Amino acid sequence: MTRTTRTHTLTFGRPVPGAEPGPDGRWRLTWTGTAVMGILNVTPDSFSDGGKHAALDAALHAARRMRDAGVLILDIGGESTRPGADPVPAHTELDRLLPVIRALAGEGVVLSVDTMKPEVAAGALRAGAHLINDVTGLRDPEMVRVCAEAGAPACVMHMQGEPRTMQKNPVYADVVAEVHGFLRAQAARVLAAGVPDVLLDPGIGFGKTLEHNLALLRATHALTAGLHPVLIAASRKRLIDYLAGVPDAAQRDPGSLAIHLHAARQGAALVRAHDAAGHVQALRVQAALEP
Ligand code: HH2
Repeated sequence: MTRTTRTHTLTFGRPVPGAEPGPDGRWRLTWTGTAVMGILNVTPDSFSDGGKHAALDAALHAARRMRDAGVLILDIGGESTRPGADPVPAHTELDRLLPVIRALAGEGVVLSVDTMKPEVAAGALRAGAHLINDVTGLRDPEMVRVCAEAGAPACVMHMQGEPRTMQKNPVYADVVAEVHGFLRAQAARVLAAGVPDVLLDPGIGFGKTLEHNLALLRATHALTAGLHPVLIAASRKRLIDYLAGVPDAAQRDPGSLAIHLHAARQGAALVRAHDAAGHVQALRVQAALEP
């Protein structure tokens, strides 16, 4: 079996669209090859799509289009994490997220919520979300407790620093060893505390220079050789501008796809994308071309 046709599993402590119940009382979502996590930012200020889905009907329309295109997971965000972003209070984030989650909860797609705040995660999971995507890598023990109690798996992402300052002067002795080491240690800690499963994400663009990002992307195979499914999320990020001269973030889908097809060949279980339909199409074609 090649890396692009490998089978991946994510375990949940409660029922989830598409997941099968197991004898241990848990539900397993299984897929083959690299699936797409579609991005739905319901924020006024996200770096490439801020304000586009702020109205509920626009958000639901975009979500349903991604679902129909074949994404496995929708990742809904109510706070921008772009470099320099100002934090928003939990109640503002919840006001943005909850109507979208409630409307989509019965619609047959797995819902991830992109949040750094345990109280937002708890409210989102109560409203029907299934998975928590925390760019701080569940460093807050309260976030671990919330996920464990709700039976929700989590995406553990690596970030050096915090969004407001992370791009100032990131320094590593060995970026691949440090990032992979952090992810493996966090995975063990979080699973031991009762979170049913984890996705691992090296956090492209989060406290990393272009060279750091490239080293991590080239080493994706080392992370996918481990026990946990890996998510790569480079969609429309600034490294594409550095590599190909595309200052307008909304024009970076071709570069995003190039990175994500590379990640798929290195065994990534998921790629997180704004152009979800384009990614589903390209990944299906790539998988068919594998010997
Ligand atoms: N990147 C962003 C947001 N969430 N989550 C994970 N797991 N990995 C990432 O690399 C990641 C993420 C930033 O992208 P986006 O959501 O498009 O923008 P913003 O944070 O400005 O809303």
